[in-house]
Amino acid sequence: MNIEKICVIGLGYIGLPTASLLANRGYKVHGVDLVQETVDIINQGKIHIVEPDLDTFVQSAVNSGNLVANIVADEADIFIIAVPTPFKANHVPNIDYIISATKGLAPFVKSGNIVILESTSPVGTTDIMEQTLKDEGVDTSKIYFAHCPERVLPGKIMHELVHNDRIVGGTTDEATKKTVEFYKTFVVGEVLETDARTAEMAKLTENSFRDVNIAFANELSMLSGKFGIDVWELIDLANRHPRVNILQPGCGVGGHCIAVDPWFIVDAAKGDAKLIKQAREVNDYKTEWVIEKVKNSALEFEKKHGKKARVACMGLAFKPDIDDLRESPALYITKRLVNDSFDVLAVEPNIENFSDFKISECKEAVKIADIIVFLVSHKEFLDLEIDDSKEIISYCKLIDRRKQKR
Ligand code: SAJ
Repeated sequence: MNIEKICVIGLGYIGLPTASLLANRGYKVHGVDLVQETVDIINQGKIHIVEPDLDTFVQSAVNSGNLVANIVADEADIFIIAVPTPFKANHVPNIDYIISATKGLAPFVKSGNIVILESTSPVGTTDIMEQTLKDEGVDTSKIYFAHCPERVLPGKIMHELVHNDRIVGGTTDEATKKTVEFYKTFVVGEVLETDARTAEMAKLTENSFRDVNIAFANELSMLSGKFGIDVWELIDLANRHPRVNILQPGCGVGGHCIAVDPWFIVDAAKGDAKLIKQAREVNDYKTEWVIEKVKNSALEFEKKHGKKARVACMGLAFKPDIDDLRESPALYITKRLVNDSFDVLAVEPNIENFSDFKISECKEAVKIADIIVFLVSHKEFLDLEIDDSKEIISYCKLIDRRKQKR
């Protein structure tokens, strides 16, 4: 198959890196995004999200003339859909963006084209995409549909797009083969073949696996608190067993993937995904548990010293060394403390300004705070000098644990 032009729909955390990578590999790429401002920024060779090396890729893609962004799709040989799949109330998956992106292809898609879904999706979504085009009056008999889930880690996207193994599942064997052929032109990792439903479930399984394992670590941390045990020491020791590898507890699970995708399985399983559901609940509960602990410490301080405690919340992002606040438990904890009138210093070295409250400078905050709560293990926190008089609580693996309250 001769592939010249690719249309990428959705120019966010997955679509833009993919579009710019393909354009740098010599493909003509037509990128599509609903937001005119995003389109304008990209057409200037600039980026609207933070991701290492992405700026260089986008700049050279646009300068070469191979990447052009627009708010509407265009004819192409391959269409890649990379739009968000959030959930509605009650954790029911919302595939509206996929449906409307697919409808937007109807005037352009033709016989011989490949339509690829990269968005993380409930099982059966690739079939729904084909049906959507049929309903729009498109003859889909010679159009190839496949799911190739994105699996890249924010912060390492440009590397992982090329080096990770990919899973490709077509709605027919021919669709799988043609799509695999395409990914092999730019992926160094292995490109693995399956069917569309298995590919959809594989992606959900990967993130659920991680969620369940983090829930185990979070449960251990809450039990350790109860038993007067240092959870970090406990996990270090248990992990010395050759077949044990416990993940790290934190203040909850954030981001737009691991805290979301397991619900797609739970929703479809109708009561049969008990462990996956329980893990989600444990991880969400961990955040509430942290809020209670911090509040209790602040109230104890107030009782003892007759004045309100100043609480420094160290880190707002959903994981270390990034600026991404989406579904961040650290941000949620900080907001709850602020809303409940605690005296909070919010520290986030990766962000300069935030609409809801002032961002305090790291060293200054630990100097003036009474209680220092580490929520995210940003590198800036590792060597902080902290006065012995301060109360330190850490919900991430970070600092001199001898100082910590258990
Ligand atoms: N976390 C812990 N303890 C750990 C590891 C992570 O509490 O031991 C927390 C983090 O602090 C964070 C959350 O989990 O709040 C998720 O972080 P992450 O780094 O594990 O994953 P994401 O959400 O950035 O990216 C995941 C990746 N999936 C897997 O590792 C299975 C990535 O490969 C996917 O492409 C991405 O989801 C996605 O887009 O689905």
